[in-house]
Amino acid sequence: MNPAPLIAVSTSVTVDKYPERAYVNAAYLNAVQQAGGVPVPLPPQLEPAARDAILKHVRGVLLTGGGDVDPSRFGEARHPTTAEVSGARDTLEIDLTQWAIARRVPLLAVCRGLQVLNVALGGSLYQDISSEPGSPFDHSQAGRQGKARNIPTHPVKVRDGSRLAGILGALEVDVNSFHHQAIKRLGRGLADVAWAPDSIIEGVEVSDAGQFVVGVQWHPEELVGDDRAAFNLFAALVSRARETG
Ligand SMILES: [Mn+2]
Repeated sequence: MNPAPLIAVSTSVTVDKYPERAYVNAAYLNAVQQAGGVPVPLPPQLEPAARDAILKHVRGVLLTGGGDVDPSRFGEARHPTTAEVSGARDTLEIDLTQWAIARRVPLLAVCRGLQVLNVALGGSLYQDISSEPGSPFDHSQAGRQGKARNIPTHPVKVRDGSRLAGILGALEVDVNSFHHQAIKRLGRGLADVAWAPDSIIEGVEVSDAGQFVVGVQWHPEELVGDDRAAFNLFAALVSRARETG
C-alpha cells in the first residue's frame, strides 16, 4: 500500500492587517489526518520555486473556505458586501486548481473552494445571495447559531448517480452553512449535483468520470466527528490521492 499521501491545503491570508499572516482552520488539518492523509498548508506567500518543491510531493489538493474571490476574475464590479479579497490567494488557488486538473490530481473544494473552482473554470458567482431578488434563504448561520460551526441548518439534495452521491452515501444530507456567495454561471466541464431548498448550488463535480474534482458549499471539515457523509468526503480524497501516489 502506498504511504500516507501529502494533501496540499490552501490557506487564508490576512487582508490589510498588520502583521501579515497565513492561517488555516485546524478543522481542515484534523479532517485530512483523520482520513489518513498528511496535510501540507500551502500559503500564497510562497515563492514559485518553494511552491513547486512542495507540489512535487503532493498527491491531493484541498481548497479551503475564506474570503471572497475578486469579482474582476469573472468580469463583474465589486458588490458592497464583497469582502476579504486577496488577489494573491485567488492567484494561488486558481493556479492550484488548474495544476490539479491538468495532472489529474484529486481535488476537494470546500465553500470558497467551490467558488474558486467554478471561477477557475470560467464560471461566475452571486456576490451576495441575500441581495438577489426573491432569495428567502439565509445561508449564513453565524448570526443564528453563534459559534456552533458543527450544527447543520439546512438540507441538501444530491443527484442520484453523481460521484458526490456515491462518496456521501446519501441523496439528502443536513449541512452547516457559512456563505453569502454562491455559484451563478457554472464553469466549463462542471456539473451541479447538489442543491439547497432554494436551488442554490451546494455541490459540483467535474463531469469527466476519470477525474476526481468535487466541490461542496458547506463545511464538512466541521462535521467529521459525528457525520459519516462528511467524513467520507475526506476519506475519498485521501484514498484517491493514495492510488495516484
Ligand atoms: Mn448553504
